[in-house]
Amino acid sequence: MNPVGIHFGYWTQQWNSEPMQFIDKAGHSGFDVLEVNAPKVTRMSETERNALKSAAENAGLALTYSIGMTADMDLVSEDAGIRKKGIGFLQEVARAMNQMGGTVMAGINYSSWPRKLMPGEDKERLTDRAVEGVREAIKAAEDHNVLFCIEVVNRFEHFVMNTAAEGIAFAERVGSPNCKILLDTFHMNIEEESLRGSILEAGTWLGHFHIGEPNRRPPGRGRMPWAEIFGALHEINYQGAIVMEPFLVPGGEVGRDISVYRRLPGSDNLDEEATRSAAFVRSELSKVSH
Ligand SMILES: [Mn+2]
Repeated sequence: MNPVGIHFGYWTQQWNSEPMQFIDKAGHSGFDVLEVNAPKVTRMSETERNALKSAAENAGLALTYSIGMTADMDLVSEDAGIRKKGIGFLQEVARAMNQMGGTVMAGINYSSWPRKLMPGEDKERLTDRAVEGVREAIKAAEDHNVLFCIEVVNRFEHFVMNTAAEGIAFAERVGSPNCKILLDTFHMNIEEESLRGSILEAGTWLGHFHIGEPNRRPPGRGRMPWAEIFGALHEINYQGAIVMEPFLVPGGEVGRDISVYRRLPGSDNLDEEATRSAAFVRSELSKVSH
């Protein structure tokens, strides 16, 4: 069965929160994987990173690394200095991950997030810059055994890739064995003609997988067709992690960036909700993995 994980942002309102506090929560709620903030871990000292690594090992947790880049390091920027800063940052992330023994880098690692196409900007031209930037940044990922998983997100969060097909086309252009795509049911629900179809299309390009209900409640609390989704992952023999990204609490940077404007049901019992959802996901996975 695939390792089941949760994104740290479920338990906090600030992206920069100390990751150590989420180790116990994820472990006690029954997860195999905790997705942490890559920029935060990259800024930590070597001693702090070693402490986090030991704590995760003791809790039986693998770590995956989530990225949302800021506008001052946007790989699609017209400004070469900004692009260079982004490439340097992504290479630092790969080095920090290597020290942690981490392999999955996930998220918007090809531009800033969220990012609209502004008046006068051309999607093709900016996508070319993103490909060029990732080709450079991914060299460090290759050197440090890191899978550079580019996340396909919905139209309200980015314009470079909204569908699995666009993600694959981008990865093909990058042309590195370390470049994979990351699909997320929350985004797929908005953009894909077929959930099963897009997963089958992704096939061996799929390096990481995010799950959530259409309103970002934890899996099992909405109307996502889990049998179809997990069945398709089984069909392509996907062995990677399945990481949920629920967000129930408004406020702070996280509430702002995720657009959470009300307390969703379950927000008063976060640990209980996470525990229930981890068990739900495993139960659904067991139905397809016989
Ligand atoms: Mn996601």
